[in-house]
Amino acid sequence: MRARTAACLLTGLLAATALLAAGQAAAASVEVHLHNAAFSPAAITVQPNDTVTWFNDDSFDHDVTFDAGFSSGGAASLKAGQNWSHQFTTAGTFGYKCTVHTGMVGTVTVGAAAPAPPKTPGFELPAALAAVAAVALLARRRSSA
Ligand SMILES: [Cu+2]
Repeated sequence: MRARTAACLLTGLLAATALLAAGQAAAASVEVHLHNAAFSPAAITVQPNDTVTWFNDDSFDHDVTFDAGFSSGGAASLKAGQNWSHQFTTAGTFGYKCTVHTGMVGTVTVGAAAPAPPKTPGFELPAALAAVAAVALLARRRSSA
């Protein structure tokens, strides 16, 4: 009985691990390094649900503060040698900076570039009708003159 319970637990655990691994394979991890008071690379593009991790490779403190409101925890919160991760679930372009060092800025673009706006068919049809009407009107005038 005990061995059977253990076997069931093990099977469940293996299944859960496989599911977890499948989920992790879909979302990627991207690294940004903080070095010489700069983000490298400063501009990255990820897909929704990807996780970005910032590594402070400098010997002094920084922070990662997004315009959208989330951050590594305030000014100089990313201590030397530490890292901070954030998972991006919504598409868009997110600008961020280190509030300690002026000019230390970066962007995370989530998802593909915005598609071109759809062509609005509202203009072509009235223009075509107006052209046909003008031609018809001209033809009528010519035949009556
Ligand atoms: Cu900094």
